[in-house]
Amino acid sequence: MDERRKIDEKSKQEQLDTVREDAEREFLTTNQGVRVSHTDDSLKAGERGPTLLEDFHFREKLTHFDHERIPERVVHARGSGAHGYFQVYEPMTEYTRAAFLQDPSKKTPVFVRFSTVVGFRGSADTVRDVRGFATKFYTEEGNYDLVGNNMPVFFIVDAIKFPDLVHAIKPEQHHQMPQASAAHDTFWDFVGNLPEITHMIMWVLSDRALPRSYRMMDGFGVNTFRFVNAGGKARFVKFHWRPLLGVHSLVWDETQKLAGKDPDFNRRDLWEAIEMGDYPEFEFGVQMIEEEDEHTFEFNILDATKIWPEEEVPIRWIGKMTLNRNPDNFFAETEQVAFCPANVVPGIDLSNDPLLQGRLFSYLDTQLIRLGGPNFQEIPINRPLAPVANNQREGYNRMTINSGEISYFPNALGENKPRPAPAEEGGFVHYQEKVEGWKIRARGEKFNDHFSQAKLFWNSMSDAEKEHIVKAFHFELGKVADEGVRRRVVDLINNVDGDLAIRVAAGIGVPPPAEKGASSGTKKSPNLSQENTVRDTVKSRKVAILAMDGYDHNEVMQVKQALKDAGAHPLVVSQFRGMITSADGREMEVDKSYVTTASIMYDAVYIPGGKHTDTLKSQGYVLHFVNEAFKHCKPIGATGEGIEVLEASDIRGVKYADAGAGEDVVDMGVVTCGSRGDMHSFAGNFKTAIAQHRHWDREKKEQVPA
Ligand code: HDE
Repeated sequence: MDERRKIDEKSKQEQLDTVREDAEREFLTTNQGVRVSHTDDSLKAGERGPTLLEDFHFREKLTHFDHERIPERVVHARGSGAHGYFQVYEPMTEYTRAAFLQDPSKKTPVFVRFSTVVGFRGSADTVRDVRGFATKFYTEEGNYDLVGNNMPVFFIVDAIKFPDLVHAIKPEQHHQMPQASAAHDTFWDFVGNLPEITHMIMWVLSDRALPRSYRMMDGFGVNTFRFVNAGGKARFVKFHWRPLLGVHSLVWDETQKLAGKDPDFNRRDLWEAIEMGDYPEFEFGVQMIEEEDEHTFEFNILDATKIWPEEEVPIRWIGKMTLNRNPDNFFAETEQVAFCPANVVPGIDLSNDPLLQGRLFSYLDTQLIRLGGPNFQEIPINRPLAPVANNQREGYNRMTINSGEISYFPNALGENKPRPAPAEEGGFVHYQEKVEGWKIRARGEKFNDHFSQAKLFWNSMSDAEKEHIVKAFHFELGKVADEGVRRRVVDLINNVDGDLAIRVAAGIGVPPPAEKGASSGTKKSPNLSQENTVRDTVKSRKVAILAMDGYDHNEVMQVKQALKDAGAHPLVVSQFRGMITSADGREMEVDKSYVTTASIMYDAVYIPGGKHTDTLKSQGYVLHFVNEAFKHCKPIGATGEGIEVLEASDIRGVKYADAGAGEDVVDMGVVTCGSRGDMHSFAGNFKTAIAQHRHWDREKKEQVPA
């Protein structure tokens, strides 16, 4: 008899329901369930006397509090989680026997945790960093964890260097600075001495490290895995996630300001999107290489510092994940969830990728201390939906009450149960691979090609993206005190592209390389550039409407409606909360007051016409809002007298994409409509500008302050 139950979208929630606690209980109790009659004063010997040891309620409350913290993750300490489900598009039977990849009608529950890597648990979300993208699939064959990042490569090829990497990038040993940043001497010292890191450095200094939203970034399994079908045939695979909203980033200046004004920016975005029904969706993709083709590529396919370029190994999009529920309790779920790349199910297997091999050990090891012993799989968020039966017993916080006297195998007293399952009955059989060799500390020759793919990446960037990378080098290395460290990094990237090295050197106070390196060549992989991502939707984008008393109600309503119809979220920003009154006496509620918000929290800004423009023009806050949105290359819309506010700001002189006069367009991202213009086409143009995300040409207009 198969003891496994059928799993659907709700199965994990039903399991969690059994431990969810009703928030609306009437009476306060101790942990023993005894009702408490008074919780404001401790039990004392007289009004002015000392507290008594017998006050069990006081002692219990304080003791629990004293033990509320657990160690944070050594990396990826700061994260945000969400529940959802996964569905495959078509049976993948030919490639894998994994049950959750067979039936398109099956919805497998998932829990995802997005994270930053370097910062402590309370650090800001918008720092320059890699983002973690870890997914736990609760499949009927057991938990499958895909523990990925939002960049497809990694810093090092062998796990043995991981402690060095993390020590170099985390705050420095002596003074514990800087927080959540690679911009310091020890990290760049490490970089300058480790050529294999070059490709990853290009990614980390690109816009990929500044995601606009966890809902707008890619995910990659990074390491090489295997698909194995029921016949035992295996193929090498790499896994991908791509967001349906496209891959979009913030700009550097904005990220730094956000780190102060809203350090929870990405966490809040994910939470609010799910609460509002803007469920994040990611397609699941797989690249496959036949076992016999392992050695036919220029790169070693087990090298995690290399991608498999899509041009050589196409991605097949095989399913979709939807995140549709926020956790009920951050600690219980997001903090206690434990992922591990070794959690695989039949049909998905491992490879000899030396980075992966080390990871297989490290995650369980770190979780033993972080979650206090070997029973953390019993924590509700970690519990599989597949039944667990083995002879493991005891340890801290054992929850399961295993009945009977047997805890060993083989046994006759218990009829040899639980017994190992052969492959036909769902047993995991490791893929049989012939391995032989000398016991040596070494790596294959192709691992030593450190620059070809760094060149490919650089060369695939648009001009704006290249400029962002150069500026990122200026910031990161600009913060490095030691000149030798700065020089070594310039020498390193001279191997990627001579011009890149010269541009970087010019900003960090070191001479250009003695001999200019070769150009990165002409080879491109277009999908590496975010220029080629989805740009046809305004779904879930936030638009600030700047308005005061005297605004034009009709204009606001038309634009608001058009944005809402397209799935965007218009929000009214004014000097104070409460209601404002339009020129014709109608009222509108203000969503955010000036002191609580800023342009950096929106994707676009709209200034309607009306008598309020005289006030808006006189408000420094408003002019700064417009300047800053412009500086960050965001779409700006203005109608009627609202255009006067643009004229009053520092963007005056820019020609706008006016709904009436299509000819004179200079900046497609600034869209206007004069008082006799067509509001309908304005709304359309404005939406198109928002869907573009950013208008990078503007970066050339250096003189706009903000
Ligand atoms: Fe991790 N990594 N990692 N990592 N990693 C951890 O495990 C490690 C690597 C990734 O939201 C730790 O439970 C080693 C690559 C994510 O809970 C730890 C190496 C990729 C998360 C660990 C790597 C990742 C972690 C810390 C080099 C992308 C957060 C806490 C061989 C494919 C998961 C924990 C979550 C967390 C070790 C490299 C992704 C210490 C040794 C490559 C998303 O075990």
